Order: sequence, then C-alpha cells, then structure tokens
Amino acid sequence: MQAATISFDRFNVLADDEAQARIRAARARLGDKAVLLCHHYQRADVYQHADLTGDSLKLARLASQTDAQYIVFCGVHFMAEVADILSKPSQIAILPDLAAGCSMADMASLAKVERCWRELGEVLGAPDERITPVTYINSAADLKAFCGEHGGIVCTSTNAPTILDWAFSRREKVLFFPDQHLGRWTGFKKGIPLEQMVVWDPDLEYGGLTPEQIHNAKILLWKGHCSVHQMFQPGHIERWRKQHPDGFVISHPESSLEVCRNSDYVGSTEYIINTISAAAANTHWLVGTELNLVSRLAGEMKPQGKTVEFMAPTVCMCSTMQRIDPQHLAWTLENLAEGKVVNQIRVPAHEAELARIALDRMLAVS
Ligand code: CIZ
Ligand code: SF4
Repeated sequence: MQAATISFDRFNVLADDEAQARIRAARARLGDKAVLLCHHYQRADVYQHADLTGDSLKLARLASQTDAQYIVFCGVHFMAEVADILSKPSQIAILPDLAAGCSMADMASLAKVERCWRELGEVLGAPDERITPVTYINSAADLKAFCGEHGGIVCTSTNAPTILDWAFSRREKVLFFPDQHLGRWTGFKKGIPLEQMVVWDPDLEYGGLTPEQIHNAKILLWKGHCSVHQMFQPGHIERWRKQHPDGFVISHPESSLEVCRNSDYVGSTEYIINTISAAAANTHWLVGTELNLVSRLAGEMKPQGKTVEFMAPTVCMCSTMQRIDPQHLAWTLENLAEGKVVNQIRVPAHEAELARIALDRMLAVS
C-alpha cells in the first residue's frame, strides 16, 4: 500500500506564483517519469507547462508512444479515460481535478442509451442489424464500450464524415450521441435531408418520436450539446461580417447548424489552428470555439498581422476544464514526485476492452 497522499488543503490556499514555482520544482524532480498533456482549451497558466498539446485523441496517442510512467492529462475526464484505454498497461493516467468533467459527455448515460436501444428495437426490430451506434469521443468510457459491443464506433470532430460513411456502409441508420450538432452538421454535409435527422430526447418515451419518424430517420440525434459552443449565434457572424467584409469565419462543428452554415470553414480544434496558422498575413478571422484557444491563437498570429476574434460577446470558456488550475497541478505533481499516485483514472478492464474495440475501429478507418 502506498503512504498517505499529501492533502490538497495546503495547496488550495497557494498564491498563483507560488503554485507555479512548485509545479516547476516537482517537474524537475519527476524528470521524464511524467508527461504533461494539455488540451487546446486549457487555461494559459497551466498550458505553459505542457510537454504535448493537441486535441483529445492526438494527446492520448502521443502519450501512449512515450515511456512516461505518469500521463498527467490537463483536460477533462473522458480524455483521461481515452488515455488510460490507449496507453500501455504500465502507464498511469491522471486527471489533476476529478471534478473536471465535460457537460456534453454527461448528457448521455449508459442507462439512457440502453433504454433508447431497447425502444428503437421495439419499433424497428433487431437494432443490432439496423442501426450503427456512433459515439463522439466526448463521452464516458461505458458508452464507447456500448458501441464496441453493438458493432458501433467512436468518432472525433475531425473524422466524423469518414466514420458516418463507415456506419452507413454497414447498417441503414445511425444513432449518434451525445452531440446533436456534430451529428447534424456531418449528416447535412453528406446531403441527408434535415427531416431524416430527428432528435432523440432521452427524457421522453421513444425519444418523443412517432414510429413513423423513427422509421423514416437516417440519423437519430441524441439531444445533447456543448454549453460553450451553443453560445454562438448567426447574428454574431452577421454583425462581424459588416465590419470585416473581407474576413473569414471559422467554427467548430459543436456549434449550431445555423452558425456552421454561415461560416466559411468548419472543423475541429486542430483544423481551426492549422487553417488560421496557414492563412495569408494580415487576414481577419472570427472564431467559434472555446475562448482559451482563441485568445492563445490571437496572440500567436499577431506578429503576422492576422487578427483573431472570439465569436460571442460574452466570456465563455470550458468552465469544467478550467478547474485544472495551477494549484491542482502542483498538488498532483508533488504527490507523484513523492511516489504517491493521486486521481488515477482507471477504466474497468472489461469496459476498456470493449471501448478499445470501438476506438480501434475508428483508428483503422480514419
Ligand atoms: O476531441 C477534442 O479534443 C475536442 C473536445 C474537440 C476538438 O475538436 O478537438
Ligand atoms: Fe465538453 Fe464543451 Fe468543454 Fe468541449 S468545450 S470539453 S464539449 S464542455
């Protein structure tokens, strides 16, 4: 048994600069035993310590290619789960604050998805022959396991179009969860009529749909969304375009269909960063994704004369990821430097095995 861990109480009260100094000291003690991953949405005072940065999948893959014993994931819970599933058995995935969840991922639970599957079966018969379950990577490991078990697959905002093709090549319908917006935008780009993409409300019997709607549907979209990306409105784009008629608008597909349709480019965090980085000097950009990413990009693009603005007038960050602050990071790293593992994210073996099937299917086709 490991010795008692150092309590967080003493870290909670640390001033920011003290926390920063202790992060640096603990990292020096740990050397390459720990790799520190930061998602694009991570706050600047934590992001500055990253060994690796990227989207959730890229980070999990890169971490598994290192020999680091500890994978310290500065992101949200589902990301650390993916890191645990894809990493070597000897590696330990850690989330510095266990309260850093994803509100979108929380909108779908295994119990509700199982009920949905049962009800779809009552209407359609044999759901495992007629519907491919597709889960966005922003979901709990047990939902990825559900997809692994039922011939389904995981997708990211980068590979969603390829994954939908894979899903439809196997079965006639798709159940897409938990983000209705990514599902709708991806289906829309494939030319699927909007009336054949119906919203499944998990709090209503049969999703609130008639048997006819279920029979006619190509994609059943789970009623889930991201609270950050739902803030963006077509009106924000319209106003900005008046001031910047030669500017470009780029949005994440977790934004509404109307926002995506009014954007010049739509894609994942990696896509947004790569597109703006590769753009001509002195161009103007309006960006519909999380604020920390947009602010960082604005600073990085300034020397090239590119302006990068945030789409919403209100401050909206990924408030759950924001919980990974310098105090939690210092606490985590000091414990690790003492050989004490805190906040390990461990997906149960059976669940991890099934989730891995759905992740491997995705990796094989994208
Ligand atoms: O998968 C990710 O990292 C997320 C949450 C978004 C994206 O587009 O990269
Ligand atoms: Fe989840 Fe939204 Fe945060 Fe992304 S920005 S991690 S979808 S809550």
